[in-house]
Amino acid sequence: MTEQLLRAMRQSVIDGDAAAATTLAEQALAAGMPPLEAIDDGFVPGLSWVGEQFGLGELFLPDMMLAARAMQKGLAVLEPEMQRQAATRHVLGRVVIGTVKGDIHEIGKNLVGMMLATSGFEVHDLGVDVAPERFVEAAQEHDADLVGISALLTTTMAGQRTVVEAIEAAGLRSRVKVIVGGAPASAQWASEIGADGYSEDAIGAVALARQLLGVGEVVAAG
Ligand code: B1M
Repeated sequence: MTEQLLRAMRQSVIDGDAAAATTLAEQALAAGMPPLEAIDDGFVPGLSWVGEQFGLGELFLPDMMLAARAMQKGLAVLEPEMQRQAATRHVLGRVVIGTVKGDIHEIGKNLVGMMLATSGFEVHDLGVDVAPERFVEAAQEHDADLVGISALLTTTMAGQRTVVEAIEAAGLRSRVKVIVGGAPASAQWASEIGADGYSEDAIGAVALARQLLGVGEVVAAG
């Protein structure tokens, strides 16, 4: 049953079928499937497959757009349940997160933001195509402890370095930790640009944020 549901979720993204993705996400919750399992083992493999086929020239931009839209519809159903499960007692730290300028990929960044929020962090999501100065302004405005910078393109990843430089230039670097992520990033890249860390996925990003800010697990309230 679970396998069948996960397969159907994967297929709904491949087909770019937003209505099916919505219904299947509802079914997954009704069946008691943890939202994260539905995302990681259902929707994400579908999107990864579409990305691979796009890379091979077998699928095209409209296919990738439809697949992303289907995934986002499914996520919209799962997100409130993730938040409900994570009602936390106190804030572990304030996070500003966004995707770099010139880059409009948001699904991974949204997942990272969602996981941080459900783990007890206060998250301010700046969206996509975010200018370095906007990261700085938001870090000041929200008195951020951590800035998270996402980039999905080899052509935009240099933007992560620009954000780190802007944070430094604004005199915030000593009190703000910086993490980077997204397919082209790596631990080596993070260290090269002077970020504090890199995570390859959303769960790892939460562990990294906890480690960098020196905060432990939060007890879920209900
Ligand atoms: Co684009 N795209 N895309 N795309 N797209 C990729 C990234 C690509 C690898 C596809 C391919 O060629 N195989 C390729 C990049 C190649 C490269 O640079 N080497 C690519 C390309 C080329 C492009 C365009 C240039 C295509 C074109 O126009 N010709 C264009 C660029 C637009 C732009 O940004 N300026 C483009 C456009 C798009 C869409 C708009 C159609 C759509 C995005 C829709 C949206 O986000 N609203 C899209 C999509 C969907 C993809 C793929 C298929 C999927 C990305 C995704 O959402 N993955 C992608 C191929 C792939 O990744 N397999 C591809 C699911 C998500 C859960 O994973 O984003 O990796 P991911 O996030 C993970 C981790 O990376 C990590 O945690 C997340 C959760 O586990 N992570 C972080 C991410 N951010 C983090 C931050 C952190 C920590 C961890 O700390 C702060």
